[in-house]
Amino acid sequence: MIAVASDFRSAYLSLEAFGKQSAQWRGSMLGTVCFTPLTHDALPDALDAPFAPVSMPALDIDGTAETSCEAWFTAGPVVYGRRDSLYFGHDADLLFGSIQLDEATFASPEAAADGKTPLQRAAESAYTAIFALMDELRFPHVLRFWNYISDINAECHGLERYRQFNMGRQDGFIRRGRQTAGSVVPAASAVGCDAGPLTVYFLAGRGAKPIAIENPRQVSAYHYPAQYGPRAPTFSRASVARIGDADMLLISGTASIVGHQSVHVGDVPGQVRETVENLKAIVHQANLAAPQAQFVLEDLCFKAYVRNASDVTVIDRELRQRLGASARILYLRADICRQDLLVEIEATGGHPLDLL
Ligand code: 3EB
Repeated sequence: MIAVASDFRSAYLSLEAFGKQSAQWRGSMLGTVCFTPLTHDALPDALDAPFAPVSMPALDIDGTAETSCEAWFTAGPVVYGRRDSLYFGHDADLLFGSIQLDEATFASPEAAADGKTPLQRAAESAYTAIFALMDELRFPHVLRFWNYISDINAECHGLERYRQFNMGRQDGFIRRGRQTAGSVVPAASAVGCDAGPLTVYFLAGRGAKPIAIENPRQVSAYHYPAQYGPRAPTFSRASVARIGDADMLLISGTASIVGHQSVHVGDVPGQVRETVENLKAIVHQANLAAPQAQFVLEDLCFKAYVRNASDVTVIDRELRQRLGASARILYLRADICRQDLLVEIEATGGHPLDLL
């Protein structure tokens, strides 16, 4: 059994459940991210707490689009605040923040003098703002980042947008004096949404420094060769963070990549199998690095990004064969950051998760 810090937990809620219950969570809810096919004006207002809508439908098992709200809770009391577009909630131990930046704001002719693209500038600005807030509020350690980028596979200004994002993200790290390779690089996901602003959300901590985990089956992403873009992506494969008296595992987006190459191109079941092998390897490494934790793959909470909604049935069957029939999996319709990848899976463990 994994010890859990019962006060730190996450939940996935329908929009109805969120609307009904969010008022009573004031003071314990760190923040919410709402994955939805709806336009943003159809969504509820979110108290003082961060509430970031992302144009990315949740999918039920037959591929029907739904709304799913991912909420993070802590013991509280939670203090809420805002620095321009960056909204945050924190208690004594944990900081949650979300920032949404419209690229149009970064597209003025004057801005273009720096030779950067609007998305690149938006990413640099988001990361600079986040690290500045962490310094200001004294939460030095990032536990994990999530990044949502519209048209992630489109090419403009001569470069694929995911690659532009990677340049801006890395510049943000550098500008705030953060390392871009090695054992302090945080876990992350970066996937494509259908529309809307660049969205970045994160969890940061004040306690012990999280342990960064790499996967021996894969080249570290921050050492990917230049064929994947002029700047390598800045993320580790997972982080293990001590929160209160429990260890929490935050596994990055994980895909069908061996070494640095995409494998099983065009083969959905093959990509699922390889992804699960990578997840297993990451859990194994996490348990070597934090032997007191003993995370169990089947007990984790999974978020699966699916390029084609019609593949959900096959992906779900393949996953449940390997993770068990009762595995907790949220499906989202998303573009994966490499054109040849059809599925990407992230996971968390060591904290309670409610499905409401
Ligand atoms: C990969 O392994 C797949 O750029 O932050 C996974 C997790 C991926 C995070 C990121 C990208 C990112 O390279 C893509």
